[in-house]
Amino acid sequence: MKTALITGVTGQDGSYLADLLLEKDYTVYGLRRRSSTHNIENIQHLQFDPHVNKNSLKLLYGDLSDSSNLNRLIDKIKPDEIYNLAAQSHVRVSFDVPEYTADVDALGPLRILEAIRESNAATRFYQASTSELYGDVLETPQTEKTPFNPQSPYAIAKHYAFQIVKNYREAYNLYACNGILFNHESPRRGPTFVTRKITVTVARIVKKMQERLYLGNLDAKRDWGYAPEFVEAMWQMLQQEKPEDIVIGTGETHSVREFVEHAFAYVNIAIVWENQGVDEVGIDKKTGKTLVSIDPYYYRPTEVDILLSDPSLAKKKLNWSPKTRFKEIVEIMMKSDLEKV
Ligand code: NAP
Ligand code: F7E
Repeated sequence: MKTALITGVTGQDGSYLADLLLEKDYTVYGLRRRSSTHNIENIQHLQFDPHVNKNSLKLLYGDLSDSSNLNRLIDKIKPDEIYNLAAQSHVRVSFDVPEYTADVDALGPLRILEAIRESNAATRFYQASTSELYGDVLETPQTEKTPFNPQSPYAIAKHYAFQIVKNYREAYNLYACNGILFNHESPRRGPTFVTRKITVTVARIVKKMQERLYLGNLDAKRDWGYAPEFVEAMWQMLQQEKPEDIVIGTGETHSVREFVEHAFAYVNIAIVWENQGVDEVGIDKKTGKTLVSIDPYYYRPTEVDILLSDPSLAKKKLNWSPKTRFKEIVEIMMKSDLEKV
């Protein structure tokens, strides 16, 4: 039986990966931060009590900024696989807390790599890398060979992480790889990312709990996939003969505006757009009521306008391809938020 350590287990991806590895009979350790609230909504369906379920998720306290804790845990557990999914993962927020973002997202993975090296175990390491590295894109679609051009403190911290993983693989012969994942969403997506913000707010508008949805750049385009399928690719990347950095995405791109239109369409509201720039509004075609407005607070100092993946290498090496497409993802998230709100 294999042992895995997942950092960021309380997040969207960490929770789906814990589901997957437990299904595969792994012994799964999950690193969580101490928090003043009970922050385990995404993993509360997993059984934590070892007296009831021997193969339950085992939660450990830790933080990517604390190397003594990481060294101790990794030396003790000597996991077969480590998935580093923990991060300050919000691009807009990284402009507010750039130093913290660099500490956790750049130096965090370095701390884990050092702990693996010191433990002398044959631990395989997966790093949650990101399409944000392409930033102001230099080529479309983006492949493993496309040069990086990051545009935020988040992306620049993740760029360091990408390069240090590559360096440790080459310098110390560690099995370490970067999954270059494009945006992926689900009902477990954090509510401040644009997709989930839209589906939660549309559900609240329908239930008369909120009047309006405030957004930033409606014309940004993303390659949005379905998170449970993306964690399968993470696992597959650690089962290869040789470690390799691989792009995971859908090969389709859609705008924030399209996402809004589909989310409202799910509840039978047709949106028509009027005016331009910060004055643009989305109006309910039937009632004439304004349901969407722009709030410049959500604009970013430097934006990533469009991302589009070419996931051919994932198909070739992992036999991985996306199944759930854009419209279906919107529907899954709308259905879930209408039930939850
Ligand atoms: P998420 O939902 O924001 O989860 C992030 C996780 O990291 C949470 O469990 C969070 O804990 C934990 N964390 C934050 N700071 C930490 C610290 N200092 N020490 C330890 N844990 C910390 O992110 P996600 O969407 O699941 O993404 C997973 C990873 O993939 C992240 O590294 C993200 O940057 C990267 N990524 C995501 C996407 C995407 O579209 N989702 C695409 C490419 C790459 P709390 O619950 O306590 O906050
Ligand atoms: O923004 C625009 C915003 O915050 C998507 C993270 O998981 O994926 C994610 O980063 C787009 C941007 O995701 C609002 O300007 C408009 O162009 O959902 P997001 P992101 O920045 O693409 C990558 C791959 C990661 O690695 C990250 O960890 O939507 N947008 N209005 C808005 N965005 C937000 N959050 N809120 C708005 O009101």
